[in-house]
Amino acid sequence: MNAAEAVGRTLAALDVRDAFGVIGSGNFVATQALHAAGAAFHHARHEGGAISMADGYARVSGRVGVCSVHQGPGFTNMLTGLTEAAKSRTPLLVLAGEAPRSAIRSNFAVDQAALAATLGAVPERILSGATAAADTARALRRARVERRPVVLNMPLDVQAEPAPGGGPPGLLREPERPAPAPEVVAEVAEAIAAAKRPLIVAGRGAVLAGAREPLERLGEAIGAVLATSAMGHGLFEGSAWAVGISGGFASPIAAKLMSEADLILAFGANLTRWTTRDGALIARGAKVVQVDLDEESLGAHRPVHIAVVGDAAATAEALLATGVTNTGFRTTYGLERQIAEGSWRDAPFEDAGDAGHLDPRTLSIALDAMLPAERTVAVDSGHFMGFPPMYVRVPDPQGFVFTQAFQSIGLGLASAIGAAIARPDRLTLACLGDGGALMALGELETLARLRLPVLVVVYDDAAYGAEVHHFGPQGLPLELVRFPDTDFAALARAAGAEGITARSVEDLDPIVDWLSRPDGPLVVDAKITPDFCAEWLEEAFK
Ligand SMILES: Cc1ncc(C[n+]2csc(CCOP(=O)(O)OP(=O)(O)O)c2C)c(N)n1
Ligand SMILES: [Mg+2]
Repeated sequence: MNAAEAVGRTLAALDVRDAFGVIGSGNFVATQALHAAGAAFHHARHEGGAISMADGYARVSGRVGVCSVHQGPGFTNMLTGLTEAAKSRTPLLVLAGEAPRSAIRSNFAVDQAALAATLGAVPERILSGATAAADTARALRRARVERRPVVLNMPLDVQAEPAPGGGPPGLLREPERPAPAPEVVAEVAEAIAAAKRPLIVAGRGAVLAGAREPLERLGEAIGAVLATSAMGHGLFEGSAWAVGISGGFASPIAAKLMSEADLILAFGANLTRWTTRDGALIARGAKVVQVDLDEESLGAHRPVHIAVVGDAAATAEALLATGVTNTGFRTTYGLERQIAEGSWRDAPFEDAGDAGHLDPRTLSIALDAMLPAERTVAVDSGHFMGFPPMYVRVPDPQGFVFTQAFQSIGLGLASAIGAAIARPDRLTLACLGDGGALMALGELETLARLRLPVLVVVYDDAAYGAEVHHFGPQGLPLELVRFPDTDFAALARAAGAEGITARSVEDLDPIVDWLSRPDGPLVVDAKITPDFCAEWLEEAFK
């Protein structure tokens, strides 16, 4: 056995079941060994796709996503998706071929460790044949425990070194998550007792901590309204006191209650400008408590009055254990009903569609009504990206894949593919803009080749709508960001998928038939009106 084979075998022994990638000579042997030892390998068409597939897979499964790439250009092709994963703290392991360290004149030579580090990933390396298995186990462990992408560079000369056999290194064990300090808990309990209108905002940290149940109990005990950041979307799905997403995508009732709150309790949520509408949703004089595992996140985006280092679930439990209670928001007459009737889907609007175009809100509401409740919704970036989270329900946060940490367009399709592979029990909906879809077009072939039951909906305004709505109001010319019509249905058919074009709600009917036999992807080219601008975008660009 050589070191490359040891890498693959070690990962399989450590329970890696799926890997994504693009194969070249520099990662062939390690990837083949991983596959031969029992892991499925899903071949992408571009490393930028492969890394986002692994990212989507990790987000919905909670497992470490694995991505395998060739050295040099294979490595550099995936850097945007790697940065998204690093900023999102997705646990990922990248297996990367690497030119031998002595081959400084190799065409493939580039400082991969420095590139990984500068983008926020952790650089690791197989150091010798003798240590390859241990190096691999260490890299996987760091990805899981530190919740970061780790790049395991595999120099070609080291890959060829003989590696001793023997059993796999010991299995990984997750460390205990830290509980908050008792004196800080007491301080938060005091703030809760003094509050009149407490509101809980839960983010991705709360999702990862599995904090729904203790946070709901805490909300009940202290009379709090429950909201999430966009990254925590779906956490309180079905709860009577949940108002959905806070921030730009907030429904009118959610925005109203957040700006009336006199105590904001953020659990694993960063309170970014997006979550607070640039601070506008936090009332002057409101007290802000932020709970996070990561000291770096505390107070990073806005000042907070009490910063708590701790796990979201453990902190909620600790607060409950103090016995603090409050009636808070929950005795407000009629509020429960206002919340029940206050979702975006219930808010009336004037349909902006015409004979040739759908209103993106009408499209999203129709999709929500058609699809089974057990679904995964993956969303690319662009002007259209608010409509799915606002109008299409998800069963839980694992049902929502929102690759917005780097705000790159073009990651949505691949992250949907990874999510579909991780959760075959759920119908996957990929919501893309026409610009993002064209950026990732090669992966349409992957989607069709793998026969995945994914509904791809292109919110097609034949434009970079985000730029149109940003610069149009300033009176600037827009011909650079408008495009001729693209026939995505024909592109889908050419790639081996089914495709339809929709200009009205009736045109969506074939989706119902497809849902009864989803033996491969369906691409819906939804021609949406290019003129309607989402309120959140209007506000963000003011
Ligand atoms: C990789 C990358 N390139 C450029 C941008 C700038 N950008 C943000 S939104 C957008 C337009 C996206 O167009 P489309 O996918 O059609 O969505 P729409 O805005 O029209 O809804 C662009 C180019 C970006 N965010 N990421
Ligand atoms: Mg567009």
